[in-house]
Amino acid sequence: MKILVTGFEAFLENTENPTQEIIRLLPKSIFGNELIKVELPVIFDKCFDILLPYIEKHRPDYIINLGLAGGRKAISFERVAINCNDTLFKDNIGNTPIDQLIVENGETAYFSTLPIRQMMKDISVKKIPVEVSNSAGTYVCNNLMYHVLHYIDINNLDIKAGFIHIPYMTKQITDNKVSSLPLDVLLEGIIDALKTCL
Ligand code: PCA
Repeated sequence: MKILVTGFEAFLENTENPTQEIIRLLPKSIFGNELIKVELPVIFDKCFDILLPYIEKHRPDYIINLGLAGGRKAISFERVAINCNDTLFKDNIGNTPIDQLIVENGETAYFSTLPIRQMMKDISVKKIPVEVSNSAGTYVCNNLMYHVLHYIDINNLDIKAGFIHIPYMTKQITDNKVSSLPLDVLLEGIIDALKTCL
């Protein structure tokens, strides 16, 4: 079994991205199953262009994309990606697409094909907060999730994929009214979610 896991670089006012740290801290394998780890830029479409050669080279069984959703209280399992780019916030090269389709004539939306309920069940045994999220937004994370699921669909591939949003890690916030979880807890949660796939 091979799992491809991605994280994002820092963006906007976030000088760190917990998903980049998680990617660096994850082991190279879990119970003998290979993890392929890729860090991606926060740039519409380019994030997928960079990921694609890794998918083609490694032919993973699962693709799990991680991103920061500052302000969330729990590790959030995204249910759906929609065919829409729409943001007032710049990506890391200044793009601010409004009301744009991600893929011209593409499906309106794709559901995650990860076993999200089982992943949540497995993580919450340790009392780590988890939730299903019904919107991955319309910024770069949704863009990546949509591209991955669309690519799998049009190429009829036997790959399960989806997106997990991560709250702030405690060390990156200064205002303790803002929700966060310690990095080691986030890492443990993600490792447990990966184990669910094995
Ligand atoms: N979070 C952003 C993009 C990169 C990241 O980590 C998002 O939720 O779209």
